[in-house]
Amino acid sequence: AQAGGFLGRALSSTEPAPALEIGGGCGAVAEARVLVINTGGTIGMVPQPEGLAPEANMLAGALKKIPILHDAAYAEETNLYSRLHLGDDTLVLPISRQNKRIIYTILELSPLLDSSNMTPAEWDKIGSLLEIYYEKYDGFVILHGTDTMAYTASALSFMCENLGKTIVLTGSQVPIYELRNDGRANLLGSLLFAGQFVIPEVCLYFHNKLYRGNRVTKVDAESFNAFSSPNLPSLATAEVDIIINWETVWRANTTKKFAIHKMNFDQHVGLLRIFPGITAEAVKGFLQSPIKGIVLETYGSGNAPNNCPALLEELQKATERGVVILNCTQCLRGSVSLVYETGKTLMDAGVIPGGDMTPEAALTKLAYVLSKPGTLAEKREMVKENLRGEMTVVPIGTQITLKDSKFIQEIAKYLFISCKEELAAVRDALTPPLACAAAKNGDIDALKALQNMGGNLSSEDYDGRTPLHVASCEGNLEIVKHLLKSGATVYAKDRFGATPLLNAIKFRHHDVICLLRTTGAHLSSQELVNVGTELCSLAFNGDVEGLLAWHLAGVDLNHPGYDGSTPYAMILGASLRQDGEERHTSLQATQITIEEC
Ligand code: ASN
Repeated sequence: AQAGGFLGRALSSTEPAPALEIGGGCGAVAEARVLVINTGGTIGMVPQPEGLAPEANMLAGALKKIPILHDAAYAEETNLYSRLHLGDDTLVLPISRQNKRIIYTILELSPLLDSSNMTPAEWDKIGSLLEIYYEKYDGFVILHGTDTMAYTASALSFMCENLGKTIVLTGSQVPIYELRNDGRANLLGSLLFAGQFVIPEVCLYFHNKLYRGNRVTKVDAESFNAFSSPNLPSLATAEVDIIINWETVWRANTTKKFAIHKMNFDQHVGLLRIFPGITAEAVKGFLQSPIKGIVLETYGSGNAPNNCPALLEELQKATERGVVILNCTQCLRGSVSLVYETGKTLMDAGVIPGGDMTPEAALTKLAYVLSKPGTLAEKREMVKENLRGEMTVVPIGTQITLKDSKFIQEIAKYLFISCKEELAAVRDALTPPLACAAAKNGDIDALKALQNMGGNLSSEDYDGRTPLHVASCEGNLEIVKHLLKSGATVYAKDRFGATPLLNAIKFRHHDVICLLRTTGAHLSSQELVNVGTELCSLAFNGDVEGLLAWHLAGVDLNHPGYDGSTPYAMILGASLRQDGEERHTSLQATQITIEEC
């Protein structure tokens, strides 16, 4: 099947959706579904007469022969392909240390590209795929050439609005078909992150490190360690253990649903690197219409020559014409600041300081912002905002820190804690139960206090339950809202496989269900398959509230149970039996309420 007309072997968007189930029909193993979008790059290249080039329709078959990337025995024993209606392009990893099975499906872009040939049109294509398959998979891996991976990662980070799932770009320096290569480890690590953790960012995984996608730049053409994130530590490392730096993870802090902003990419943007002797004419030429925005790569902390009035005049004239000019440093590390007179002069010419953004992030941010609706003044403001964690914002005002917390201080005293790392460990251990208790009691002040101490309100307790699970059980809409605005994820699964949405359904909190749905929560395909019998039982008992809860969660109330009967048939059957006037009336009420709904 073709999806969007640009794919080779693509899944149909109506294909039965994937499952992530504790048990998953095969014992006590949780299964996660990951979509791998293969765009090309060295990872899947083979030598051709003209040099290395990507080869289509080859990757899935080759990976099936690599035991660390495909467990054929498991697939057979559990009837994986017939059970989940899968095709040849789906593989399954051996069981992970976290006791998970990651089932991944490879979808190829056609044609596959050396990433030097990537354009904003391909970014839009990838965006379309993420949009189509967002609810069907738990996470996404994008295979991409390394040369422009930082640009694509940055662009996607802006295009993915209100992201709630993990997206990981990866690739390799040596083709995966060669004996010694970095492709296998990079693919494996990416799949493990995308399938096992909710890190709601566009990330880039390379050489054992998971980075924020809009913070990286390619720094080495020869080493396996090809990327650097000069101004932000990595989000996670996968060495002996997988260690996630949860405090660094960027969260959308929103109650809005995931959406892709189709750029119809505004390509009238560019990068202009200042160099000694650059002329006003060169700058003037570069800034001609139709250019709408440029990233000016300046020296050091944002400096450019201020002894050349003609050059400054060209910059000023351009900003007055409405060209947005963003100032970024040519240095690998550091930020533009207003330390030098030469930097301040640029500000006077209307140039906007770009903080510590990489040129890749700044360019794609400009393109994104310019393609959004709004006035020029609004766009200039938007460019200054930290939209996806792409720049470091110096906190305004003083924050309450761990050491200011009486409570933590007391605990520290008793535990003989002396260093800040130990204090942080205590805080991290205590945050989940305290935050869950605060969510249970509807204590918003306690939640805020925990946040102020640096506590992560998305952290899980020993059962994998988050404050959002608890608040969803309690039906406390205000707390649910606060948690969502603080970046809590609606996709968290507890040890029993339950999401906050399932909890809210169980306790029939209709308003919470609606809010979670608005934020992008949805039932997995397996949950949707299993729900028929539950619906029939609710219908049989005339449980209006229960049926309504499932309905609001997106369930079709005509869904059949294991014996093929539907809730409506149950209602009808019970009515015909007339077993009690009361039940009859309440069943009719169910039907009426649901129809109204
Ligand atoms: N030229 C290749 C690409 O970017 C480089 C690589 O992937 N290592 O597609």
